[in-house]
Amino acid sequence: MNFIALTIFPEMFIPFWEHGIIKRAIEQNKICAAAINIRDYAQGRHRETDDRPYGGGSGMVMKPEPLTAAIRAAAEQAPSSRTILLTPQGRCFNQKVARELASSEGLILVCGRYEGVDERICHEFIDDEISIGDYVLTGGELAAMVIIDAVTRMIPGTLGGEDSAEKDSFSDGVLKHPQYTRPRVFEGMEVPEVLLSGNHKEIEKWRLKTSLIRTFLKRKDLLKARHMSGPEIEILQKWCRDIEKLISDQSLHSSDALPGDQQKR
Ligand code: 9D3
Repeated sequence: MNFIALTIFPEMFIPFWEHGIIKRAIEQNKICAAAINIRDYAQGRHRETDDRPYGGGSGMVMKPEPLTAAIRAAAEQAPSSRTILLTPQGRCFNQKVARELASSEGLILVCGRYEGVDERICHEFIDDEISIGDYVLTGGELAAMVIIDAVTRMIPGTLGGEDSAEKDSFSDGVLKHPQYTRPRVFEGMEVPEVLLSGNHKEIEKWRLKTSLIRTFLKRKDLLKARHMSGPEIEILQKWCRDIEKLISDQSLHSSDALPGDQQKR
């Protein structure tokens, strides 16, 4: 996979290439990564990459000529790449979009700055427009790194160990179960007994249960969008019955139960 970021701040990418899984993926030739300075393709003594907007208004707009020259140079370096403009107006990035992008041979990521890019580059030179979420950044560089990061870890062999992108939260549509490591008691808080039991079947059951409950509590939207299996539905139903039991046991003891509350069992 080939990533080329087009930016007026290529230095922002240096520490990103040099750490962790991205660094290892580059060393293992799983990915090729570069940041090209758009300014290198700008004309004139001052090599301006931005200019005032036609029609007036505050802020600057990225000039089309340096951008198209940089895109052409990148496309020559990495043919059959997909050219993506990072922009607040793009479709929202998520794991599904990451998977989709991971299937392309290369990505040319155009990082906007200022108030945006001249509209005329979109028609011919941009294949896709992506935003990473509904908040305002100062430019597309961090968005490009987010995309490179998420796409790289989907490439087989980049995660190392027994880790797999398939096992992730979101890939499966539920959040990950709680995790613990040593010490067994931390500030008075103990590790759940079942995890120390060595009973792998029980551990798997506990993990699935806590995954589902946690997803229900923190991200109902994920559960609604997901098809649940029979055993999964059973786990949530049992949890529901456990809560109902707890509540009815409580109201049995409580003296301030509302009139009409059932007081049986
Ligand atoms: C005044 C209108 N602004 C749009 C919300 C202008 C504007 C703000 C910020 C234009 C560009 C930017 C810089 N942001 C990006 O280039 C960007 C971005 C973002 O701000 N949020 C989420 N995803 C992305 S991808 C690129």
